[in-house]
Formats: sequence, structure tokens, C-alpha cells
Amino acid sequence: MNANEIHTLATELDQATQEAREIDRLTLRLPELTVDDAYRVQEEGLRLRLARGEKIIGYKMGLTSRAKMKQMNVEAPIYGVLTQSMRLENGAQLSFKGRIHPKGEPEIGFIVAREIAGAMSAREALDHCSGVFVGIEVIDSRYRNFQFQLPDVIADNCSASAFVMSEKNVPPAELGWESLGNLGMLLEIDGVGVGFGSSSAILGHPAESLAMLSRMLHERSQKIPAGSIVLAGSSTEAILLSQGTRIQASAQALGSCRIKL
Ligand code: OOG
Ligand code: MG
Repeated sequence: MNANEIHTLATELDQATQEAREIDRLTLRLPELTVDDAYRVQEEGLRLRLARGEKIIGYKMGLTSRAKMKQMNVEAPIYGVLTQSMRLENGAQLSFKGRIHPKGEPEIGFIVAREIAGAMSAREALDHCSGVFVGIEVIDSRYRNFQFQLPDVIADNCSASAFVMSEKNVPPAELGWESLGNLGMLLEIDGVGVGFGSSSAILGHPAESLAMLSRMLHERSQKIPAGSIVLAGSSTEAILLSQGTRIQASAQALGSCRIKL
């Protein structure tokens, strides 16, 4: 695909996001859209947001658990970019206006202290982090009925919309490798448990997701800079959110975080 075509697709998705309007998935009319071109569309969409003054604050991995792959019918991990406008304070209200069909999911996240680059083991990548936290990610696919194929969701910045982090974050050495690899995770809506999982569902250990992100970025000549926030991907199915609800995620030693809609 030439740069013009990439730009047209990125603009289409960018406008749909800004207007909270769902569109047909790209692969309906472009069945040959490749994963590589899809990441180019994602990068062009990011360029449009940066031009409006947004700042990159990290990355999100997606479809890193069986539960999510099965729910979305897409069988490969993907990544997207987080910008500062997506970040909510713990306990904040997320405006329902501006979203199409938001879903919530519990996440394990990392605060990267030293640049992570290229092929690193999961343990080595984790050694580059200063903290681990529990978060809630709000995803909001720009595609009709939240349905897409692999290239569509990549082009759409992996459905990224908003996220919140727990106030506390725990140094990886304090938490311990084994414990991080088997944290009980809970998502509650209005005080009722709706999602139950284990951090082991995320590629066997959430730090594997961090290492995979580093490898995927390396293929596109990129790195995870120091200071980045990285979401490892949900261990459970995402839950459709409605206006006026309270959402909380918790993960044992990591504590909890919450938002309102
Ligand atoms: C794609 C984003 C997946 C996760 O944690 O697996 C994701 C989607 O399901 O729309 O964020
Ligand atoms: Mg997610």
C-alpha cells in the first residue's frame, strides 16, 4: 500500500474515534490488508494524534490470553500505543459520551525503568521495571458490533480507549516471579464479580507479554523507552459497560483500582 492509502485509512479511523461513530471493518473492502500495512495505519493514526498535542506514555498488549482470543476470534497477540489522553486517575469518571460500545477488562501493567529493546527473556525484561500494578482497560473498537479480523484491530490501535492504574505499584523483586505469575484477578461491576482470572492466563506469565512486546517492536525498529507504562493484556473476557456503573479491578498484593462511567 502506498503512503496515501495508509493515510486515508488512518484518517477514517481517527475521525470515527473522535466522533464516536462505528464504521465497517477495513477487511470487508480490503480483504488482502496485511498485518504490516495495518501497523503502518496504526502508526499514521498515532502521528495524527501527536500532531494534536497528544503524548505517547506507553504500550498495550492485546489478545495475550486464550479467553480474549476466543472472545474476539483472533488468534494472535497484538500491540497498540497509549497516549496521555487515555489515562484516568484512580476513581475518576469516564465520560460515556465519546465512546461507542466500551468494554472493561482487568489488566496487569508494568512501569518500565530502563529501556527494553530487542530479544530479552521475560525475567530480564521484568528486571528493567520498577513497578507492577493492576489496572482497568476500557476498550472501544471503532468497528461495527465490535467485530474485526487481525489487521482491522491492529489498524484501530487495538481498540485502545482509556485506562486506569492502581495507586500502588509493587517492585517486581518484592512481589516475586512466582507470585506475579499466578495472581488472582477480579473484575467487579457495581460490586458484583463479573470476571475472574489468573495472571498465568497471560502467555503463562505477564512478563512474557512484556518480552513479546519488545520483540514485536524490534521488528518495526522500535524499543520500549524508560518511563513507559505497559499493559500486558486481559486475563479474562472483556465486559460491556453501561452508563452509570462502577467498575473495579483487583489483583491480590497489587491492590485495586476503580472508575465510574
Ligand atoms: C482488542 C484489544 C485486546 C486485551 O487486553 O486483550 C486487549 C479487543 O479485544 O478489542 O486489549
Ligand atoms: Mg486490554
